[in-house]
Amino acid sequence: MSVKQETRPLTIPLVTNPEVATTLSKFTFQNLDDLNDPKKAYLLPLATIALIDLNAFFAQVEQIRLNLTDQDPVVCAQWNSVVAVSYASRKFGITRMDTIASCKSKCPNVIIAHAAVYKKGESHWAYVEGLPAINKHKVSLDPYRRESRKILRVIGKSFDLTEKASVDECYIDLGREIYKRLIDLFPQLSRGSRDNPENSYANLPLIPPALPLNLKWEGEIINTEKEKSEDNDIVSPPVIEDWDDICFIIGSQILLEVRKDIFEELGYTTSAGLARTKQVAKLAAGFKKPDAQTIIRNSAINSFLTNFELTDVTGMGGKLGESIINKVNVPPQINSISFIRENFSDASIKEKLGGELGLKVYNIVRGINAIELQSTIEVKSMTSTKNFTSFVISNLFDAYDWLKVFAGDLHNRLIDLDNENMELSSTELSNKSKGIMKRPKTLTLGVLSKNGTRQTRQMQIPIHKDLDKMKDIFFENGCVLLREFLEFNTHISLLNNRTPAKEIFIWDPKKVKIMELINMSLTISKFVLVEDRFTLLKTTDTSFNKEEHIAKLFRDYEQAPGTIKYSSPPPPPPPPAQKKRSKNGQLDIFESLKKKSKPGDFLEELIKTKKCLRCKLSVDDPVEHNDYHIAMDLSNKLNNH
Ligand code: DCP
Ligand code: CA
Repeated sequence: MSVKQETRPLTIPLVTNPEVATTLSKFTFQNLDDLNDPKKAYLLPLATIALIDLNAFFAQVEQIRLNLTDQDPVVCAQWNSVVAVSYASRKFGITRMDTIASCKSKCPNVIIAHAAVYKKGESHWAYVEGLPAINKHKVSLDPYRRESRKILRVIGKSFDLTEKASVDECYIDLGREIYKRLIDLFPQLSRGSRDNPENSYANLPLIPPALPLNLKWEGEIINTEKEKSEDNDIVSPPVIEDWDDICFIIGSQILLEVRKDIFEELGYTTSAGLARTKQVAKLAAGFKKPDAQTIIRNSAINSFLTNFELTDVTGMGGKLGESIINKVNVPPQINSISFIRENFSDASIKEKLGGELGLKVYNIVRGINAIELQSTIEVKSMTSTKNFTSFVISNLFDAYDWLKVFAGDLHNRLIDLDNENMELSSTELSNKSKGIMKRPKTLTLGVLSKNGTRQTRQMQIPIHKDLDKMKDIFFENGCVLLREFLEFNTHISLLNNRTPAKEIFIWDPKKVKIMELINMSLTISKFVLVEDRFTLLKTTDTSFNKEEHIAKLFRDYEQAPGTIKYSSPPPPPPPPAQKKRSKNGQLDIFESLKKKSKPGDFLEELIKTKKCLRCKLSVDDPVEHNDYHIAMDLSNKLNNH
């Protein structure tokens, strides 16, 4: 069902089955109550789960950005490859396997839209004229994430439970919305209508033979085998037997409404699936594309699943699915899903595959494997990475430039994460997490050298609410990790006229030769929750200890007498002779710190007022808070010398 309304499709008649009129509904009032509970609804036979998938997503983002129409043959490129092909370009036979050259040979008028890029040495992305150079740029996925966020916002307006499944896919539990409309349309289902309000397990009344006129099937309604085979191949309309079918009619209307909202507000077309489970909804969303929706009633699940093999089901791809198919001996040319359903009982499939997997497969082949929607996905780590041809990075300055790009990329992704958390926290379900932000406390540099060895170096980093500060921390500490790596894991001294590493690092970084690298990456991990006021709330990893972190900063400083432990990122530092040194030759950081922050006055004020003027917040322990500032200043100072 198109969201564009260019042509009105034929209305699918609402056909109820008179044969069931003498029997009871399969569903109970308790089932109905559970539909109204987001924690239980997905488990029900009345469950209605949708998956919305953006059509040719990156290509649509570029089409809209460039003010083109969906009739223009746009493709989204990354370097020489095509990563998304608009449906207009697909008509020319262009696929994701094409190169830019082969796209042009298939369709001379093809519009190649290259993804936005970060330029070496810059921490913001931009679209460039023509094609960017792989050695000077790194692709940014930020524009797609940004559009994805807008789309999710439109979807999130109408529902209490959604799960972002990928950059362009979102599951929705339609339960509560369907419940509301069911009760409006059918007052006989309301709580007050129960003979005995205590009797939750009473069956629902039958569906009425004549349905309200405002109910209407929307989309492609998959037929049951019976509906397909009746009357010499003339497919009969979908039969409505019980309340689950009514839920799917209402669900099909809601799904079209939200897809229309996305189109009208943002211009994107989507494909969607609606079924009892996430796995079947996902298969349904891909069944008819673009700009369509496919509805799988419970009675049509088996018929629909014959279009797929077990390995097409989410979670059953790859080796696991293959090994199951081998273990249960699916004959060649036979549909694996139907074969397992028809030849294995609950007990026999469990015996073959083991209890847990056996039960899962038993349910999957019947399309009833209920999987809960997850409104929040725990972020474990984020990596920004770049492959180089070996000649691209030849000196320290080049490497710093890429670290700047990585810091910018990670910074943008943290902005996204904050936005997601803020938006989630405004939904009814997750009010508890209001105002929560996540910050990483570990930074890891990964380096792949020309000889094929991959090495990593890691450090703990301070946490700030302010993401601009986090960006600086990523960059500056990324530079620290790189220098440590070069000093301790490479022959940097030999490469630079046998000069000791510590001296090399105070040269102009452009003059510092480094080993050839073919990949560099910066990863942030060990995310902790921070309150909106820089208070650590809870950490998933209890190893972080603020006092120890502070103590380590002092130790690091003191253990490097007479040397500059951390040299500066570019621009090059002034010659050491110009800096004030203490008696033992150390840079007199304590001296300059004292002058700048007057710790004594600051502490006195803190003790007196219990308010920190620098953080603009109340503090419980002024001494500890003062230590924290000294450590932070020291850390900044060490990194900036
Ligand atoms: N993507 C990518 N590289 C891949 C696969 C996907 O960069 N190997 C990006 C580009 C896609 C987006 O992810 O636009 C979503 O991927 P999909 O598999 O959903 O494909 P499309 O949305 O492009 O097409 P469809 O309409 O078939 O869903
Ligand atoms: Ca898609």
